[in-house]
Amino acid sequence: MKVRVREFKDKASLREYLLSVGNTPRGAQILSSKGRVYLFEVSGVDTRAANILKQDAISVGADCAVPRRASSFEKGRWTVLLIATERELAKLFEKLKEQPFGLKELPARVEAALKNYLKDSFTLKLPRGRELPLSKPAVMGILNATPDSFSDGGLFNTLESAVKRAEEMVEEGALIIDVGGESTRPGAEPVPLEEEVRRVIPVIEAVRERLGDKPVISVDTYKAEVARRALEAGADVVNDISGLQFDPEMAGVVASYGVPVVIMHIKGTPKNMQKEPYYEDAVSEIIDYFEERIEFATGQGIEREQIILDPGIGFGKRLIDNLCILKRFGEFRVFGLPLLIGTSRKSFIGAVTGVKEPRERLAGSLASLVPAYYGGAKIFRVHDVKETYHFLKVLEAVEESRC
Ligand code: 9MG
Repeated sequence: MKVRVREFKDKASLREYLLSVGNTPRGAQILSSKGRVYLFEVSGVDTRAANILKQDAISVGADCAVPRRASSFEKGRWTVLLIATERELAKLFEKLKEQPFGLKELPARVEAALKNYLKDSFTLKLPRGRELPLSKPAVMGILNATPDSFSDGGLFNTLESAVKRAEEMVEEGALIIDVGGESTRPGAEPVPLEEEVRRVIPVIEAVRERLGDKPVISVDTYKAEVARRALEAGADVVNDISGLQFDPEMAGVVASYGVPVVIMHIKGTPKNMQKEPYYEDAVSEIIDYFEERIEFATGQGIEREQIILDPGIGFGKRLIDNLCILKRFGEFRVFGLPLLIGTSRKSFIGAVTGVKEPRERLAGSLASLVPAYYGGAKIFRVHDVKETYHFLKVLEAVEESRC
């Protein structure tokens, strides 16, 4: 006998393998639902519910980590960790149907969380009946219409060179062009509305006129009036680094145009965000923020399926927070919404590598995308489009290879 460890990307690959080594279709179906263990953090669990859940979980072969104080019957609300395969969950749900203390509602919640977590393909609606498919990774190329851009140094601040760069980025593989007229780097001062309009609108009009409907154009702004004029000029998506917080009119504009919106997490404003940001647990705080922002957005008439989430690397985060966000990127999938990542040339890459010059941070920027890619990121906001496109192509080819 020989022993080795095998790995399977998902349930379907395991089922395929089981069939290929001679299991029956029914056997492969059952066994593949035992092949992957899921961990569900359940918070706000009553002491009695926590103890029943543990017992029921153990009885079906699963388990549940319950804090000592809860298993000693101290009254309270606790956070527990349910550990189960898909097959064990099915058996556990049958038992929970009969249980009190809020446990009846748990199966629906666990099922919804798992369904969202496993969702891997999205289609967003764009103006003029177009669509933005997000089953494969999409590159969002950065087009700075700012004279003081930290990476482009104002090289593309004339209309003609901006359009040329947009054209080049599309040829290099960008699906989305993100046009911004206000720097959001730490300490940056806000730009007056009319100045931002003056920078951004002619670029959007010219890119749309020259390149037609093909590129998806997003406007990087937190100002509702800039977004409105950009959408009139041909933009398709609003990229709001404030997650609809800074301008009370923004959600209404997005809702009335029915366009996709990027809700990014930020702590503070670009001016003050790097002044001693602190998190107990950045990932959990960002997840709570997304929950609140999604509720706000949908309450304002934005369709849930038109929301893209972005944890906002570098926006009010310490180095450790940025690294943890990347390491635990997959946790943001709990919403079942497409995820965007923007690490390109950012200062945390400089902090890790010692590379001071942002343009020299390509290798570090690409490396930072790996955990985000495997965590399910679908949109990659970058300066170096060609290199990122090729990089993602290789990751994609490996993922899709049938071994
Ligand atoms: C404008 N901008 C700068 N960095 C960004 C990031 O990481 N995400 C998004 N959505 N926008 C960004």
